[in-house]
Amino acid sequence: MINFKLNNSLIEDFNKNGFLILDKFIDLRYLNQLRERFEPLFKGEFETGIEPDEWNWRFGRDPDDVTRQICNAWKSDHLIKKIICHKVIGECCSRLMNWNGARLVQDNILWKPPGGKTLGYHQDAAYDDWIIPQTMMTCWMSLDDTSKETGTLEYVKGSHKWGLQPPKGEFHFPDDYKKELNNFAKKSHKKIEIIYVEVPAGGVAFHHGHTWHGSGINNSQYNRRAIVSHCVPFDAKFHPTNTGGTAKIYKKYKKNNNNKLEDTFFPLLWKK
Ligand SMILES: O=C(O)CCC(=O)C(=O)O
Repeated sequence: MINFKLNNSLIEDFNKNGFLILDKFIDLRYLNQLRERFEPLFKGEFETGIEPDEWNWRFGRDPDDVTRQICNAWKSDHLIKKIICHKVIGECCSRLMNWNGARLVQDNILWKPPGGKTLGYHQDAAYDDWIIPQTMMTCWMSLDDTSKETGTLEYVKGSHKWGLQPPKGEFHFPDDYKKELNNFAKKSHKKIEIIYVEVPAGGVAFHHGHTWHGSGINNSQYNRRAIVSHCVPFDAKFHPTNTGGTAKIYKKYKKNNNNKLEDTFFPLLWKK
């Protein structure tokens, strides 16, 4: 399903830039099947009978021109689980971050239709202050050809070295999707260099949990769909007390008097 081998020069690129963009990752024979999973999921037809943890856009309820998002569709759909929890993703995330293993903390199914609006610039690790260590590594896989015109994912080069800021502002279609980034860069005298993830369908982009990223409007006539695995170190734990970020959704999987991330809810993808 995934054909890819990481090497040292790619790891060096990642360490320098805070992201790694590659044209080939998903076996192209799976692309159509994966695209076909989107419509039933957003209609609430869940193959396993389990509703995802976050289901932010529904047919008939929500406006057409926004980015549609589901979190933890791996629980609802077998094929999505097969790719989201693929061991190669766990191995790549671990080797890029110098971890001894990786587990899934959350997935994302993203569908930006023609005219689909922006997602505000943010740092992924800012949302998981309920995890120790507060870190994250993301594998963003594209099911469509992407370009600046299709409102692709965009990164600020080197921003993984800028430290972590608490999450601020709207994530879904803020008035100015670069506002938080510009405010921070101005305050801390940082220079912004934006790189657009322009890959063919089946391509991938990995990013560090501190890398600033967001995406613009889809000004094309094509859908822009992505499947995303967000990982943490395999031995990460629940923070015993913190309740910020997305804790109110995910801390319900914490047992009383035990900070372990259980495999059932946070699958282990790969371990050395
Ligand atoms: O695909 C996008 O527009 C944003 C993706 C994103 O924020 C992420 O994968 O962390």
